[in-house]
Amino acid sequence: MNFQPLLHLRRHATTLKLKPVHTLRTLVRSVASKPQLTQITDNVQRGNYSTLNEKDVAYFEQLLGKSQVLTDDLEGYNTCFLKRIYGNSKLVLKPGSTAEVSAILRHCNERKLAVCPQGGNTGLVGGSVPICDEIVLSMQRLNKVISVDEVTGIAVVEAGCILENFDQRAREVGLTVPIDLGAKASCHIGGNVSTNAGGVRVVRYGNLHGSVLGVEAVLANGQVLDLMSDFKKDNTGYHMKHLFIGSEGTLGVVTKLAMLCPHTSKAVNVAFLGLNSFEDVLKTFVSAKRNLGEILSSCELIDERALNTALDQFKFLNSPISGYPFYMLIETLGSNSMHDEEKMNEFIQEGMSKGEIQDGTITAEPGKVQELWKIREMVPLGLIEKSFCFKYDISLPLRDFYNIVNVMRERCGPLATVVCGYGHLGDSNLHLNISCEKFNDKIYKCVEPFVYEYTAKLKGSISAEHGIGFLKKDYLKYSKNAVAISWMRDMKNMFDPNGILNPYKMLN
Ligand code: FAD
Ligand code: 2HG
Ligand code: ZN
Repeated sequence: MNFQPLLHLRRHATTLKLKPVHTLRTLVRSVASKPQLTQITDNVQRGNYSTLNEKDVAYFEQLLGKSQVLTDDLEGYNTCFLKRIYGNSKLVLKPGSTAEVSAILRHCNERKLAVCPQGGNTGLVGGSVPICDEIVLSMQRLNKVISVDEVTGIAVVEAGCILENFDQRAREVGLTVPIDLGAKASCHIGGNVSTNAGGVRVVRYGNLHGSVLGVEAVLANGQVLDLMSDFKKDNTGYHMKHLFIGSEGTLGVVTKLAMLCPHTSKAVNVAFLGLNSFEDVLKTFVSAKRNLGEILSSCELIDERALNTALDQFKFLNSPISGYPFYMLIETLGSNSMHDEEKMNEFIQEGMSKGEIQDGTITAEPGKVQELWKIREMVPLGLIEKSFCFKYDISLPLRDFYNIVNVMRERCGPLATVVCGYGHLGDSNLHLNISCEKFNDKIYKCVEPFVYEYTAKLKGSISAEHGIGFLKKDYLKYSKNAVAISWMRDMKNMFDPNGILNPYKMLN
């Protein structure tokens, strides 16, 4: 055992340049060959929608101005982040206000034109791209932070604001946005709400159903549903805002929201630990909860293959330790650095003396904290940098959390190049990633529906955070029974009787 504190990291550290996700996407995309449309490869029957005509385009041009109505170079809007779904939209609309979103949807509903709402297009389940020729409703221009109140901690923001920009604005008055994820440089807060995104701090702040105080959404018929609230407590009638948190653009288009933002923590500590077994991981998690208590803010797991793939692909990353089957990234956020460091040291010393933690690094230096987080953030990108990757975001009981990775390694054998597991251990949320050179039917049939059946047998969830989108719509039944799905369908029909909002997604 040779646990080395701060200095250890300092010796290995280099300055990292933070690359926004889209830079990396462009890199990957440039090596890909011309894809086939998903409507054809997946044999999707086009819904009974009208076809866009010149009069529609003229209407939108008059409404938004010509520059906000795109008909050329739509490849980026038609291609999902994983380059697995390729749509055939002929029109992208970029409204700049709620009133414009309302007018667009009213027209589309009257004409029966299908629409795909799109935020930062970082979604991992094919929900944000058209499947056939749906009109893409890009939220990019609705990007203002309207207000941030230091006293109440409430921020009001337009849906198309990029998460990182929103967080920067909140930090100017000493607040922070309670959600953080690797795609923060590209994803929109409205996309986060629409997917009920999780990220790395759910352990501390809970999910968005708690932090989002109010929502403004435009319904399929153009009606503006104002569910904005400036209070944490509001028990007046049905809590309808929750319908728009996680409904993936199928019930309405989120245009604005109010978010409860915690005050920025004065003390941040991050530990990056090496462990010998998954049993030790679980013991360390229990110990973190017991010893770090109220300051624990994140508890992430990375297995050796996931880490090594990221290190191989991105030479600018430096891992402070190597050679362990498991790594944990544990963060504390608090208000007293001495107190927090003491707690962190005690927690690590206890783990080391029991032989549960083998090695590691802790740091409170902001630059080093960011470097350690960067390693975690690059893991999902390492797996798609030069490969195709099947990505799963499942909830599993903690005792069974990692078994599926071993099961899949065995099952896939040489069909897969990497089978690995990482993710939000603190929330029982595993990211099982299976990569191979190219998508092929043999490995696809080997992993699906097996992964979902396995998850359902353990009473887990087939989507802990990414949602259902297009890729998982056939598997919803593994996590929702027939009665629940039938009520979901009824709700969809009530909100969107013509089915114009994000068709081919979530519900079949
Ligand atoms: P998009 O991808 O554009 O859209 C996602 C869905 O929401 C689509 O169905 C779309 O139609 C709908 N939508 C978007 N905006 C609106 C709106 N205003 N109104 C109505 N519907 C809308 N996810 C996690 O949960 N946790 C993570 O830790 C995480 N890490 C990631 C790391 C990387 C590197 C990447 C690439 C993705 C990650 N994701 C993660 C997935 C993704 O970033 C999230 O799902 C994110 O919330 C999507 O936001 P977006 O703005 O890109 O939405
Ligand atoms: C993460 O936690 C994301 O990094 C992405 O949810 C997971 O790509 C994945 O499988
Ligand atoms: Zn995740």
